[in-house]
Amino acid sequence: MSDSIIFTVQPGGSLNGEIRVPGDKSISHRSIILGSIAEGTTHVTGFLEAEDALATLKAFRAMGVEIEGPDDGKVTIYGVGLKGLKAPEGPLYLGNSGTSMRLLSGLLAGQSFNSDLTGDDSLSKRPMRRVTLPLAQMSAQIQTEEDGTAPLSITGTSELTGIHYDMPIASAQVKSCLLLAGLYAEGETTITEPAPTRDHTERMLQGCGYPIERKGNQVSITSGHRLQAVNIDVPSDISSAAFFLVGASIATNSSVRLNHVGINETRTGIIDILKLMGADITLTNEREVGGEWVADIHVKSSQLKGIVIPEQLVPLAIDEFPVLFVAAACAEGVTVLTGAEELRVKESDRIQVMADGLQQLQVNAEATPDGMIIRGGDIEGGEVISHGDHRIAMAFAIAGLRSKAPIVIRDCENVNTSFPQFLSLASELGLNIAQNKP
Ligand code: SPQ
Repeated sequence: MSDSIIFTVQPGGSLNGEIRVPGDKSISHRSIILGSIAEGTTHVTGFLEAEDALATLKAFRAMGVEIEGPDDGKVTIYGVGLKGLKAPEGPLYLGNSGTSMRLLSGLLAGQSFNSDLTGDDSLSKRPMRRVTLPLAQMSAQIQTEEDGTAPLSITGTSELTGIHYDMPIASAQVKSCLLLAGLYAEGETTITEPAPTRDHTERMLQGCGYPIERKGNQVSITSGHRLQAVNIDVPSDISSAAFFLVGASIATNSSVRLNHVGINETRTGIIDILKLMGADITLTNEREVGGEWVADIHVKSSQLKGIVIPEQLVPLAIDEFPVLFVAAACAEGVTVLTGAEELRVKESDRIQVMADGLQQLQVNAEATPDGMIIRGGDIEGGEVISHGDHRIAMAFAIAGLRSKAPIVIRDCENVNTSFPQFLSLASELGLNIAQNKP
C-alpha cells in the first residue's frame, strides 16, 4: 500500500449542479492505438489526461510514433501505418492499466520486433493467460511469469494465423487484443462472445475504414487492409459519471446534470440497474458523435430499493459495481449480485475489498464467490482502504453522502489513473471531501 493520499469525507450533504466529467478511458486508449497504426494524422479531442491513457500514449511514443499533447484534451497523432512501429529501447511500462497491457499484447505479437510489457504491483498480479493462450493458438510467442502474469516478453513474428476463438469469459480486452492481432494474422480471425461487451474497438476500426464483420455474438477481421486516420471526439466517461449518478440518487435534495456522456449500449448497465432500483434518471439531447452515442444525463434524489441484479447486465456495468454496492447499501431491502466473479481480478478483488470496507462502515454486506448480498440500512463512519483501486476509493467517497460520521479512505493515489479531477468536480457539486497527504 503506497498510502500517499488519504481522502476524508464529511458526512451528509447534497449534490447539485452541471458538469462534464473527463473523457472515456476505453476510447482514449483506443484513440492512441488506432491513431498510431493508421495512415495520416489523427486529431483527438476530449482525451482523458489520466495515468492509464497516458501509459498507452507513452508506449506508442517509445515505439517511434510522433504524438503532440495532450493539451486540454487535444492530442495529435502522426500515424505510421500498420507496419511503421519501431522497436522500443526498453520495456514498455504500463503502470496500473490492464487495458494497455492486454490490447498491446495482441498488437505487438505480430510486429517485426520484440517487446517487453511491465506494470505496477497490481497489474503484475492480474491474469494474462486470458490473452496469451488464444494468442499462442495464433502462433504468437509470449513469455509470462509461471503463474501467467506480467511481465510479458513478446517475440514478434510475421507468422500469426487467424483463429476462431470462443471466449470463455465476457471480456472486451480479450476481444480487442485478438482483433488487433488479427490485423497481422494470415486469414480470418473470428471471436465469439458469451455476452455482449464494450464494442469501441470494433466501432473505431470501422470508423478508420477497416472492414469488420459483426454477426450476432461474433466479430471477424481479416488482415490485408489499411486504417485511415480520422478525427476522434472522445465522449465523457460513463464509468466516471457513475459516481455522480449514484451520489445524486442517494443524497437528499440533489439534482445533477452530466453533459456529453457516452451512452454506447454496451456501457449503460449502470443506468439500467439504477432505474430498476427506482432512480430518477433522464437522458436528453441524445446524439451521435463520431460513431458513438452521447447524451446529457439528469439525475435527482430518490429512495432506491434493493433488487436482484439481472446477470445479463453485469458485463454492461462491470466497472460500476463498487459504487453500485454503495447504492445498494442505501437502498430499502436486499440487493443481490451474482455472475460477477470477474470483479475479483480487477485492479483489486473488488468483491472482497468492497465487502470489507462496507462492513467496516457497519453495512450488512456479505461477499459471495461471484457477487455480493447487501441489506440496505445505515452507513456509519470509519476508516477504509482502497487497496490502490481508483474505483474503490471514489465509491467510498460517495458513501459519505449518507454516512453518519466522517469516512477516511486510505491509499487513494490511483484515482489519478482514471479520474484526476474527481476531488475538484465532486467538491464543486457539493461533496465535502478533502485530500491530505499523511
Ligand atoms: O484497464 P483496466 O485496469 O483493466 O481497467 C478497468 C477499470 O475499472 O477501469 C478494469 F479494471 O476497466 C476495463 C473493463 O473492466 C476496461 C476495458 C476496456 O477498455 O476494454 C474492459 C473491461 O475489462 P474486461 O476484463 O472486462 O475486458
